[in-house]
Amino acid sequence: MSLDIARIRHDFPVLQREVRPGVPLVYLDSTATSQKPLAVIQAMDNFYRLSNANIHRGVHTLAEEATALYEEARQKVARFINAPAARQILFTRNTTESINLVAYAWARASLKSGDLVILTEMEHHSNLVPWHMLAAERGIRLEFIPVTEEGLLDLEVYRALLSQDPKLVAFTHMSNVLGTVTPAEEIIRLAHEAGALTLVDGAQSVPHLPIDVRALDVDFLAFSAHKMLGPTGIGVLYGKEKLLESMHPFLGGGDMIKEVKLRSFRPNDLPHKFEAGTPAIAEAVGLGAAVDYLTEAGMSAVRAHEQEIIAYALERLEEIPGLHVLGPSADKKGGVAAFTLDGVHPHDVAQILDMSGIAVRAGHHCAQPLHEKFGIPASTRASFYIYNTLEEVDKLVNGIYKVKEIFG
Ligand code: C6P
Repeated sequence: MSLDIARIRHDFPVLQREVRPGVPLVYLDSTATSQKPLAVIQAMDNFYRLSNANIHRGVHTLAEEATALYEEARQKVARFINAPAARQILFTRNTTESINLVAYAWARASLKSGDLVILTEMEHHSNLVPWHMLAAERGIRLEFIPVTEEGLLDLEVYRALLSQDPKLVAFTHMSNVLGTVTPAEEIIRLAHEAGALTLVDGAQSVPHLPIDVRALDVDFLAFSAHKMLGPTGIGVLYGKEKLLESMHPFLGGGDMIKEVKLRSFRPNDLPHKFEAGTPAIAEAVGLGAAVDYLTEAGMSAVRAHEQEIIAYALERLEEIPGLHVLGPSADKKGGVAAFTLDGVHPHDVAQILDMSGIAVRAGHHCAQPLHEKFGIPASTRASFYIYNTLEEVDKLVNGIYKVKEIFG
């Protein structure tokens, strides 16, 4: 079933706006954050209009409604990624916090000096810095699966690293720069054979690919609502139940306890053990609505649409003289086209495109080591989602020709 893009675009109020009079928005920055459909905006609006209350605390009607809506969102997320149980879905602030939760609550208790954590060269800073911090604090060892010229992971080197008794393999499922979809199932299977746990950074994969945590057999999966049509301020950590049960809490405070004495406490059951303080309640409701929206569209159809767009985008971009796209061919990636243009700084490209209403991102996209690997300080990145069209790719290409004209 293919997507009805005209109908989908109609659902996103921001896509109806003009950036300047007569200049419609061409939003090609969904890898940074996606736009939100009316269904998400209205679900949050309704929550604040009708059901706003704190959760898990009151017995009054609004508190019960708010709690039910919050927990229903958890159920929806669990179904979306085929988690065995909703209590394995922990609400955090974002992918970054989810990864830090693993670094603090699991790794600090489980890893000692000299223990090996395997990462990759294509990681976002969110899946590098928490491990740098642990390396400095605990003396854990970090090794990296190299990225090939083509923008793929070098699995030969990975296999060799696995002989060094790693404790954790933490890697992105889709690069936010190269767009590369990594062979997560194989990486996880090999890690498990070597006795290591796995953490998948799903910030870019969960919004764009069908995800089944049971098929992947992943131990931890981190992702953010704001990249999958939901609001900012809420993210998810999925974990295997035994692991989550065995871990100490991350943050201490209200809601994450069963009982508190002056000098001690007993932690709450899952998932509340990891949700200290008043959570992002309206945001959870918004995430639930986003999951409904994506489920209705069908994640296979979302993936197919993006494959069509990226194949066309690469074909058109690669015909521009002096333009170099980073990463592999369309069949090996998601809807991300980061590129450099000879003689023009990526920020200038982005700024001139903005004059035509085209929103792209320029910089290192929080993946500095990856850019260093390719010998460039920065790139311009166009990224695509459920609401983008082939005509928008044409507008991007025309915009880049305009950039070339200006820079001679
Ligand atoms: N990448 C981008 O423009 P947060 O900020 O916690 O929601 O997500 C962090 C993150 C982690 N991993 C990957 C692969 C990501 O792409 C991101 C966010 C955005 O590429 C913002 S830097």
